[in-house]
Amino acid sequence: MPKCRICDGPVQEFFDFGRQPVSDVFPAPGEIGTEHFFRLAVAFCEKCTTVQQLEEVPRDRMFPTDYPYRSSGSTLMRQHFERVAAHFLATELSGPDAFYVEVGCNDGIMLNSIRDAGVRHLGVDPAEEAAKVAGAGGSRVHVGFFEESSAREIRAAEGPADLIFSANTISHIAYIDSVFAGAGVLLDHAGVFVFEDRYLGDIVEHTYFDQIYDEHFYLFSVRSVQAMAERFGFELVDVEHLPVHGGTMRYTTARKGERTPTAAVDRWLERERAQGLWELATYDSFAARVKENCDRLKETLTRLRAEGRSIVGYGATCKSATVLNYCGIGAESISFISDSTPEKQNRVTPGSHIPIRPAEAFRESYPDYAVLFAWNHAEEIMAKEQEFKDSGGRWILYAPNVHIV
Ligand code: DWN
Ligand code: SAH
Ligand code: ZN
Repeated sequence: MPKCRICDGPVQEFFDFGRQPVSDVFPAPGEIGTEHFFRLAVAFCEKCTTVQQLEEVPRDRMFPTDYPYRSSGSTLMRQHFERVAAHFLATELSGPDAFYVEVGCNDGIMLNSIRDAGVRHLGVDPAEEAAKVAGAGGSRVHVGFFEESSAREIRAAEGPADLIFSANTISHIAYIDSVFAGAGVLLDHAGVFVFEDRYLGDIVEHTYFDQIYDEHFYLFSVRSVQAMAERFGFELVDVEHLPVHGGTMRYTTARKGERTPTAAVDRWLERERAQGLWELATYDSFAARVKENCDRLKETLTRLRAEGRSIVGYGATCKSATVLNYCGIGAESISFISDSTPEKQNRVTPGSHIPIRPAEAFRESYPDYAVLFAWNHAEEIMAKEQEFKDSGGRWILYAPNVHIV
């Protein structure tokens, strides 16, 4: 019986997506067949309730120096992180000579606002090309993986941090014990380690099964983060639910006894108990809904193509790797996927080999239908592409169930 990576408790496998590719490496046409595959299966820990993957993909394969994701590809996410930065500048970073460290800073979408406020800062990210974008604006980035050893180096060189912040990264790190050990080394005694990740409660409620892919090693609940923090000498002292990425939770942890947990922690624990988030049966019914959604999506695309309709994808997301490869959808159904990221264009999707094209290809002759793989940016994208709708185009979405708008 496999053991939980957080608490060593027994874990129960509840869904097997089978052989899946690394989701954020997009082969060039001449590199097809070079993708790295692994068994994507998720399990539930009955002791600490953490949902986690059973096979760990080597981190250098997931996050190479030319990792193509650029956080700043979304205007709404830029606005989100401007708000987050303003909040911390008025609180944790308001003291004299405050020091801010960001784990997974990517292209500086959050880090740059702290830099512009003149606060001492350091980003940490192994994605060298993305870090160069942040550096080009003058932000300081340590190119490498945050873990206990690099945290020791940073502490020795820079002193203690008042705030270690991370967005959509901590859940990507299977070796979470080393991350918390690093936070323990680097943080000032009164400092806080704050991280935001997509929330398990939303994924279960809305059947966002495509949020399960190689990088998302953990899917956290409030209870699992509370258990994880305690396991590593910290305490969960606040939680805040945010609407971004289909539902995100921000966790604030501090050294045990340094801060008093807010009422929000107990409120969300109660909500999770009522939702059944701590019971294996919840994940078995989630699994049934995933299978239903995938069957319906495949049927819908096959029917529309048989009717002679044209279909493209919108957003070459990591999430789309799970949808396309698990549902067995390829270029026979979706002729190309539009994406605004230059580093992804004129390449193909991993495993399913659908060509990725700039947004211009989408706009030069609108298709009948577009599968919105970047559904977490639906508000921004549908507003941007209003002309597609006005010309009779329709969006295909697959969560919480398959529907056409
Ligand atoms: O958790 C993660 C999130 C933060 O980003 C990482 N594991 C990796 C990545 O996951 P993803 O690829 O599923 O993220 P997004 O933000 O859903 O990706 C959106 C994709 O759509 C990007 O490739 C950019 C593209 N896009 C576009 O073509 N036009 C996005 C917008 C907003 C647009 O208007
Ligand atoms: N924070 C950004 C980027 C999230 S994508 C946002 O919210 O949009 C995840 C990022 O974490 C990638 O840039 C990846 O290179 C980085 N990453 C993965 N493991 C890491 C580690 N151990 N330390 C620092 N960064 C890491
Ligand atoms: Zn556990």
